[in-house]
Formats: sequence, C-alpha cells, structure tokens
Amino acid sequence: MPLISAKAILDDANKNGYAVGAFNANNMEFLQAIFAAADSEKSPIIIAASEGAMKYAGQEMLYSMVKTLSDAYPQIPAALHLDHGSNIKAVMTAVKAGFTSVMIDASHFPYEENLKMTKQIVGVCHPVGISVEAELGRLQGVEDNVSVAERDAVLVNPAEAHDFVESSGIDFLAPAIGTSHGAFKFKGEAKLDFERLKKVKELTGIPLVLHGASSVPEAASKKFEEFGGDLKGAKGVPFDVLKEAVKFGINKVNTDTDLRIAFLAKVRESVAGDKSQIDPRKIFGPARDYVIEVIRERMKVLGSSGRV
Ligand code: TD3
Ligand code: ZN
Repeated sequence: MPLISAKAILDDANKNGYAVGAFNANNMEFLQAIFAAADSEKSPIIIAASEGAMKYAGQEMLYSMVKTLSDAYPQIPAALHLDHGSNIKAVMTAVKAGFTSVMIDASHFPYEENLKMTKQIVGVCHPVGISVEAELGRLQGVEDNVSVAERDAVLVNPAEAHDFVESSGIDFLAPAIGTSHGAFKFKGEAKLDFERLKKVKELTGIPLVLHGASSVPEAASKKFEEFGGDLKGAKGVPFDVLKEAVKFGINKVNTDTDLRIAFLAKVRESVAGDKSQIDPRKIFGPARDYVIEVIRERMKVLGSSGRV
C-alpha cells in the first residue's frame, strides 16, 4: 500500500475506540520488526522518526526503507511520521523526503507562539495531504502531592486545548497528562491525569496522542539486567493504565523505549551466549525477532490487532 497520512489511520481508531502504536525507528532491523509485527497482528502502524533518526540514518534512507517495506506489505495501512519536529526546517526536510505525517512540537513556547508555528505547519502540510500533530503542556511526571497550581503549570489546559484545536486545524493533539519520555517515568505508582484527558477529549473530539507511553515490560527488562545491563529501577506505563488511557480517548501511543530495551536485552543475551560470534546477523537477527514480540504484545493491548 502506498504510505498514507496518519489522519486516515487515527480517524478510524477514534471512531472505533482503539489506539495505534507509533513505533520509533532509525535502522533497518526496527523497521522490519514493526512491519512484521503489523503483518502478524493485522494491525495498522505509524512509523515514527525523529530529527535524530533523520540525522542518524539519513531521511532519504529512512523513507526508502519504509517505502520498500510498505510495498512488501501492501495490506498494511502505514504512515511515516516526523516525531517532535522542532521547527519549520525540520518539517520541510521530512516533507521533501516523503513523510506522510508530521509533529510540530512547539509546546515549550508560550501558547500564542505554539499556535502560530503550528498554524504555519498546517498551512504547508494540509494542501499536500500530510497530517499534523501538535502538543500542549509539558512532558513530565507530576507527583501526587504537588499543588493544583503546579499541576496546571505542567499539564494540558482543556479549555486551551479546545481553542488550540479550533484555531490551528491540527489533525491530532498530544495533551500532557503526566507521562515523560524514557525509562524513568514514575517514582511511585504510575498515575496519569485521566480527568484532564476526558475533558480534552470531550472538548476537542479529535484523536489524542500519548507520548512517553512505553511500559518498560517486565520480561525484556529482566533479560536486560540478567545479562549485565542496569535499568536502575526504571518504570513505565503499565498495560492496564494504557488500556484505560485508550478508553478515555487516546488513539496514538508513542513507543520507543520498549523497543530499545527489547533489542538490547536480546543483543546482550546473544553476545554473552556466544563469545566467538563475529557475524552481526547472528546477534541482530534474534534481537529483531524479540522486538517483533514486544510490538505484537503492545498491539494487542492497544486494540489495533485485527483491524486490517
Ligand atoms: O516521542 N516519543 C519517542 C521519542 C522519545 C525518546 O525515547 C515518545 O513519546 C515515546 O516515549 P517512550 O520513551 O515512552 O518510548
Ligand atoms: Zn514523544
């Protein structure tokens, strides 16, 4: 299937109450794993590539690999999405390379500045069928005991979200509700602000995105540590919390950390188990297979399995 915009994928998810994984990749093995998992699960997919990924692999290389894979799996709806684009230049680089969806992340700027930049990106992308995601609030955890004012300063403001969506014309929104990027999301219990999420959904009605959604799954994390790694008490968003988030309106679930942990857990195991191995394929092949397992498990949790 030709690559499609993420809007096409997420509108169906929004209508039918499930979420689609946006899986980050910057090399061949991860991309192959994402498509293979989608094929086994009969799930749509969003491939997320950051500016860092474009720099590491080259945006043309990334596009070519994704295009080759989407041609090889014609039945799988797939979008290639720029993750956390920081400015118009990064967005244009992705658009020129063939990406079908972009995120403009100007959430660290004041509201008006965020809106202005986002409108500009919508103006460039919509005429050529490219979907646009923006973010409101800050991606950081908030402890249970902080004041209301502190929570409000960090997390999305639902009334603002309504105004932002109306004025910008974006296709989907990432509202900060208490997650953060990486392997260390929560010190104690994983708590997200679902009241806020519900309000944002009620007021906007568009597909919503959960960033920093990795779960730090137990089996992969255990393997990582069993073979010499140290995750230092990392903690992600548990599956049951993810399911609740989907129930309350999340339709795109960004996942990077879990794939990294899975891949490197298996690399560690393989390297430790065969000290004279000099063929990288014998190390990366099993690691790729393990990433497929982790993605499939996630597709089941999100409810995107069996939608194709
Ligand atoms: O946008 N991303 C991916 C890039 C974050 C770097 O890890 C996410 O929201 C996924 O977050 P994570 O770390 O939970 O997988
Ligand atoms: Zn993110």
